[in-house]
Amino acid sequence: VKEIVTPKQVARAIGVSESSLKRWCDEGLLPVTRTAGGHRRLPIHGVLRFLRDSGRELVDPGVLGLPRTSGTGERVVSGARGRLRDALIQGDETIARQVVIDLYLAGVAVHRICDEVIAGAFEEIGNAWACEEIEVYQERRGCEIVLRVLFELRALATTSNPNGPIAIGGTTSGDNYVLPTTIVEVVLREVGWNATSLGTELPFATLERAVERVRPRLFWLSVAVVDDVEAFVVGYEKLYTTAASQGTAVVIGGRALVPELLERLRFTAHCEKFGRLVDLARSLVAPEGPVPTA
Ligand code: B12
Repeated sequence: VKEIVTPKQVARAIGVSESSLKRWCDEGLLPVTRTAGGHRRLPIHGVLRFLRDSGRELVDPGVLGLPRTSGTGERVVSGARGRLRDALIQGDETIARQVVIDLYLAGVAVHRICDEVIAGAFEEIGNAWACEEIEVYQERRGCEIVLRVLFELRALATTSNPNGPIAIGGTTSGDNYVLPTTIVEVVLREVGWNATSLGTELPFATLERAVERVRPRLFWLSVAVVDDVEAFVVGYEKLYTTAASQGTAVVIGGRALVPELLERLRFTAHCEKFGRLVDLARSLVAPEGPVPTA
């Protein structure tokens, strides 16, 4: 996907005249920058936001480096999950990309795409694997594809917001599930946070160092696997104490957080869905809100 595009490319992609497009830029409907020579240039995330808000469809998305059916293909969440599941099982990255980016262009919030379509598709993939209907390599390849699509979504749907509240997080030792922590980063960035996933399999001690040094407003721990419950409870408690002492909110989520484990942990919030995290993230910055920039 191109990051910066010209008015001519956008006009062709939307199917309007270049002069109309330039007028929309000048009216402030589309964010625009200027080259040293004074020519208009458009950041792709601004173009996509305009498409989402105005309900316009892309007639020639290929000009912008977007999948060919974007804007005209799958436009509803129901149905998308099955299409994504099948594409991932077949290793078809093009279709997987189309499904996700089409939903985004249709105005579906990123957290909904992640909860309902991506997590939903993997739920079904996990069941197919458990029933020996698919091979491990198909599941693993599906993860690789979704990771690439998530990075693309991050570039399309979010802008870096250095003034946004800071969030960091990841998974701890033994937990190599990379999708949830990557999704948390994208979802928080979509709502204006300066969020960074630190990655997977990080010992509690190093997560604690990160919390002390970065002093984030929010720290997230994604918990898909807990190998040693006692060691987890001890390591987590130390991390939580450090975070709480400096005013960092600690949000936890993930399939391994069963009720017996949860009752032994302290946390600011436990979220079962990315959508809940978004609600929480919004409430954390209200009422004063993020500092507006000029
Ligand atoms: C991909 C995958 C793997 C991959 C992960 C690769 C990678 N690099 O990420 C690999 C190959 C490592 C793997 C290994 C194993 N897996 Co596996 N795996 C999966 C699979 C298919 C998808 C997981 C995933 O990423 N889902 C996408 C995320 C986004 O969704 P989610 O995890 O459901 O998260 C939801 C919530 O928990 C929440 N959430 C999660 N984290 C967070 C964090 C925050 C902050 C918030 C707010 C929310 C949140 O958001 C999501 C809701 O929308 C699941 C099936 C499934 N149902 O999910 C099986 C599954 C989890 N695996 C399973 C098993 C059995 C295993 C193995 C034991 C297999 C084996 N015999 O080796 C190993 C164990 C690995 C280990 N480390 O211990 C079982 C677990 C069964 C059980 N009862 O616990 C499952 C359920 C498959 C099945 N149906 O049987 N697996």
